[in-house]
Amino acid sequence: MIGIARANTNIALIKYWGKKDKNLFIPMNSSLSLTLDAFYTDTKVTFDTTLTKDVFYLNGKKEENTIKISNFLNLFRENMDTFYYARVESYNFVPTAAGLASSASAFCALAMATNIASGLNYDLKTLSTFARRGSGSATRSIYGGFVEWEKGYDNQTSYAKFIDDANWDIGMIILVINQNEKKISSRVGMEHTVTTSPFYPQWVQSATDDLKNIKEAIARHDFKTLGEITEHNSMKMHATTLSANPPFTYFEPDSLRAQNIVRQLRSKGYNIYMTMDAGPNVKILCRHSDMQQLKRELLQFFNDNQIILSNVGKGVRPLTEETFQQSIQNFNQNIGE
Ligand code: FM0
Repeated sequence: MIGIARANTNIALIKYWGKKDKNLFIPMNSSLSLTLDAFYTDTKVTFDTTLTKDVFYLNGKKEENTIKISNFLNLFRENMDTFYYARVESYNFVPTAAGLASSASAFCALAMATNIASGLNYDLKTLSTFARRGSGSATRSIYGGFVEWEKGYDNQTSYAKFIDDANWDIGMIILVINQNEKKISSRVGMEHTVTTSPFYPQWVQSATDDLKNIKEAIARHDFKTLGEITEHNSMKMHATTLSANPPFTYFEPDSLRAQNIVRQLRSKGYNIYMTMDAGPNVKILCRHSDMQQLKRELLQFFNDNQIILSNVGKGVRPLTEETFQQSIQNFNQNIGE
């Protein structure tokens, strides 16, 4: 009746951008991501016969609104013999200053913790279809390294596939541009784009080609092609927002400044490529062995707390009660936030 799990976040190199089915979270195109070890969520789920409703504690604080969590738990409860309410305790180890979305690690950790607590014991592939229904990007946090989310066409066929452990000198640097709340969430932004951008059908075609090519680049450990496709794919996604009606963008003046700095460093000889999501921050795909030197270069333009280095992360995994308690202690000593 108790399950505890840790899931890392992931950054898409080929973006998920657009839903075919909003209720089931079936995407318009398949995507591919890199799991990061720097950010994760720890979640404990306890099914408890004494509860009269679901309760949710986020970072130690009780949340009044549990609708999203309850709906998500229902996906598992539909398959259980008896209905139990649950206590959900989650800690997000995503520095608030990073302004990064935590829905990928959050729903993936919740999926595994609920899977254990319910005794349903689904395999990872099936579990990814559950994570998907909390947030699309959560599908991919099931595995570490490079992960594909195969778009599929219904609940069972839209799932995560492990591609490669990314254990060939890969790293990522997150440049924190600002920590403003997203003005337009990815959910709203992608829907608006699908329905109004005349370029949207081109995006789907182009992302499909990019996915095929990036998988070939990964298979031959071709970092340059991996990076070039990553950067081009991200720019194409952002081009769909500029062509939506009314148009919008996630780029802020400081994002453009950061992009120029990346280009400058590249012209100095660094093998680096950038990608952006539904917010102003810029993520740099780089060689792991270059990260420290890159940090020194970036410190000429950014503050220390704006530069977060990340290694490749692992897939979702169970945690012991002891590790969970240690983790809460770390959190309370302000390592978490
Ligand atoms: O991660 O509506 O998963 O592939 O980050 O919850 O399914 O938050 F901004 C680009 C992620 C979108 C690309 O969307 O949406 C990617 C994005 P939900 P998500």
